[in-house]
Amino acid sequence: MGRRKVSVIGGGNVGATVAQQVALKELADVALVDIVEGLPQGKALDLLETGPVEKYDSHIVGSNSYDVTEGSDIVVITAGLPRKPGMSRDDLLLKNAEIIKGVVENVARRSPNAILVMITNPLDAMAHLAMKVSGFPKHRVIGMAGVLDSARFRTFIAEALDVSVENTSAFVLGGHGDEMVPLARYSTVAGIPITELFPPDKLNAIIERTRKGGGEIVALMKTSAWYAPGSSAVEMVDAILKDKRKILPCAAYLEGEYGVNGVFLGVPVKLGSEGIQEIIEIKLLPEEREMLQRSIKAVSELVEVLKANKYL
Ligand code: TXD
Repeated sequence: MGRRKVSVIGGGNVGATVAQQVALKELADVALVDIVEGLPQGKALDLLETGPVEKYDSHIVGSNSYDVTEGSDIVVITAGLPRKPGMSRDDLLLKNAEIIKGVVENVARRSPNAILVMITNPLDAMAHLAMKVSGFPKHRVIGMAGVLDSARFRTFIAEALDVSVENTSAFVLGGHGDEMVPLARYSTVAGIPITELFPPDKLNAIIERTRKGGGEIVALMKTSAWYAPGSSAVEMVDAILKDKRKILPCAAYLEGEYGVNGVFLGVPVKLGSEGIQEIIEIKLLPEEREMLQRSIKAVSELVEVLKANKYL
């Protein structure tokens, strides 16, 4: 029985973190690809040399060629531009679309059975493009955003109540943009809905901080986050490789669920060896439905721009 293989495209901040976490958890061997000459080779060698200290045997190879990705079980795609201060995720649309198109063509040809975990922003639109370009079935194209957005939500909840982050569970629905929908009713601390634990103004402040959580970090360090995004992607990789059937909020292609048709949107899904094994539908209150509609509208607008530019 051979080792599993995870390829990571884009050896920048998020990509290198994903490669490191996959190796640290000894989930698989890793192939790291980037267009910058020497960068993926150097980072891969550095990570390989970490193995004896951290006690992992995962093999890590870096290359500017996609040939090293051949036969991957999972391909995590982080290639593309990150945000700079003042930019929204949507400002990256056409530049990253061009990059993702090329990347996915190269990846899909060499790993026709892989599961794609998309990270590049604007996330939901890039996942849509990856599905189109790869021709992969919808259960094998999954966007990472919800795990990160809920991790941010959980961090702020735990901090405000001075409790362990392990006691928290949080739900964020919708697109990965400022219109995302943190669902307080379904977010709990030791099983207690947070609507019971916070006065409305405090709760609203936490929800608002979650929505702007990515931007808060961009404003501080002039580029986007990578530790929590990398770990979030690896939680998904772990659930898939171990066939955990774990319910996580992920961007999935919806065909009727939540009354949505033909767009990627963050929803609770069951992740296992097949990729998305089930989309979980939860009942929404009218005001939550309305917030979700706004998020759908924001994602659909980007999809329309991709269509107008012949990417979709
Ligand atoms: O929640 C989420 N989904 C996200 C998404 C959380 C954090 C970051 N998010 C997005 O991921 C971010 O907005 C970017 O679109 C991507 C990657 O962010 P990262 O911070 O890792 O950007 P870097 O450090 O600039 O790395 C990108 C790498 C860089 O090394 C480029 O040389 C490479 O991508 N790149 C390419 N690699 C291969 N092929 C092509 N064509 C290519 N173009 C750029």
